[in-house]
Amino acid sequence: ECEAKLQYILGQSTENTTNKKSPEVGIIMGSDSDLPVMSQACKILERFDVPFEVTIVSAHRTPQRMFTYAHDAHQRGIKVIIAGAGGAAHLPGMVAAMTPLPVIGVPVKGSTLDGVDSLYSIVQMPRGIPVASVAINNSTNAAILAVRMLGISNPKYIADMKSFMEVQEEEVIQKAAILEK
Ligand code: RP5
Repeated sequence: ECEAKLQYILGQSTENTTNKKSPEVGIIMGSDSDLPVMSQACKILERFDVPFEVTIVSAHRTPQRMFTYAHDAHQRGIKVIIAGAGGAAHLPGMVAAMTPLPVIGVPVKGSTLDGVDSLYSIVQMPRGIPVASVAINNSTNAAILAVRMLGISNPKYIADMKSFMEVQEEEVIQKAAILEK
């Protein structure tokens, strides 16, 4: 569904599959080439039934669009921003500089430097402007963290997160039991 949304945004589809509810999470990425990584975050938010929006915002190619997005996001009801970028990954930090919302950065692995360049670009923020970073390419964790943040004011997300963790735990225990046989 994430890809369908992007197809719509990019004008390659006429079917608007964008969430009807007001989005609570904004997923942005520097390029459509980040989509295979960032679509994992979409899947998690869909699983938890969190309304979200997804789009492309490039710090370098569309600086004005980045400014508008970051500046307006909280006024539109967004509560958490997940920003994925690779290489000189300035998007999460620049967005954090222009929004009071929590920003979770996803370092996207490019074709060189194994994503360490993206990771360093995202985590080395100056004092006063924090960006939370997950592991390289781990947009799954970015979305899980976003759900936990939203859970502070929504007991449903807390309950669903507890169930999610219990399922994970049970899966590991079952695999261990098979190995131990
Ligand atoms: C970054 O540059 C994007 O986030 C992407 O990870 C990287 C490469 O972008 P493309 O050249 O593939 O569009 O801004």
